[in-house]
Amino acid sequence: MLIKDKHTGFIHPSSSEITSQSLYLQRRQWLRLAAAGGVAAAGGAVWAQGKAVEGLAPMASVKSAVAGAMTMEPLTPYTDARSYNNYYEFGLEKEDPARNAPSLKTRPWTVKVEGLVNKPKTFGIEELLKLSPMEERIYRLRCVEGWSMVIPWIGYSLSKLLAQVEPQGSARYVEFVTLADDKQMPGLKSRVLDWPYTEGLRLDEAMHPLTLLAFGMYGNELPKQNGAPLRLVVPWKYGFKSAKSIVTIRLTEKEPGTAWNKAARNEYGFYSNVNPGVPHPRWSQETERRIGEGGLFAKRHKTLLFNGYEAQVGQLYAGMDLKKNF
Ligand SMILES: Nc1nc2c(c(=O)[nH]1)N[C@H]1C(S)=C(S)[C@@H](COP(=O)(O)O)O[C@H]1N2
Ligand SMILES: [Mo]
Repeated sequence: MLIKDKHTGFIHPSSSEITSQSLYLQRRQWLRLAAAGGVAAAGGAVWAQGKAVEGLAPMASVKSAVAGAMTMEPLTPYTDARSYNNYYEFGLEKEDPARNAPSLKTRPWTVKVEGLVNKPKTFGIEELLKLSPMEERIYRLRCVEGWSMVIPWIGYSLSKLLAQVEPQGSARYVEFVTLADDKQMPGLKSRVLDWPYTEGLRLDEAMHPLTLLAFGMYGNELPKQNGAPLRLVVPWKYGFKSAKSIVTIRLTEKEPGTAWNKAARNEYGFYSNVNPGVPHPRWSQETERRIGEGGLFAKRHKTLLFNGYEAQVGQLYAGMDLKKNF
């Protein structure tokens, strides 16, 4: 089966549709436990197993109390979430990142937070891991290509980190710069994007409690192909806003450029809020394929405005023309 990569127009074979129901069953078990009050007894930890998977260390977390943070939909099987990826630094095909990213060096790792802040600082990854209690959040992630997943992430609100550096009154945007190392990343040879991959948010979007700085998923630290050692997850925006393997966070007065906007200005706007009413110039955004649900023959899901997070984030865009600001 050949599938056209919608971001780039490249043709490539589909990834295998191998699915594992074990994590889905774990989740159902957790829901039963929760109903019986057993989760509270276990200290609120969602993943009690604490088992390393594929050499990835277990990561303790508590169930998030942030409104809207726990989608009650079946989880995407872990085997799909770790093997069907977009991480163009490691190749354009969905299975390339799982094959090429595991050699990425994630220690030592630092994140420089700079720009319009009172206390600019370079944080080591160990410090970031301890900055705030780790929460588990179950988010839908909708790719602009028309597929989606439901993933149990581990991390904390980006606002906790931004508070440490004290944004100045003139700061209006936040730019995210990710690693670009041609010695480690074979995908940089491709000119499809202007490396490094960068993304941006308005400051109020970055400060929203749902905007997650993620360090883990499915109870363990992040697989490299999913953005280790830390990435953003902005659940109401198309997946490409959720930058992987971040090295710099910069607060600015002007709207920063973004990698996808530079590559195709009319296709990938700065806001990129999930909006079924605004088609991509080359395809509709009204429905989505949920990865892990029986491949191409499964019934497609209706895409929801703001990916289903309208109650939480809709007011950020009051009075804005979301067709113009796509
Ligand atoms: N640095 C970097 N971050 C990235 C990308 C990328 O190519 N490079 N791809 C984006 C896209 S298009 C999507 S859909 C998500 C995919 O995240 P996942 O592979 O964990 O599902 O990562 C986003 N973050
Ligand atoms: Mo995407």
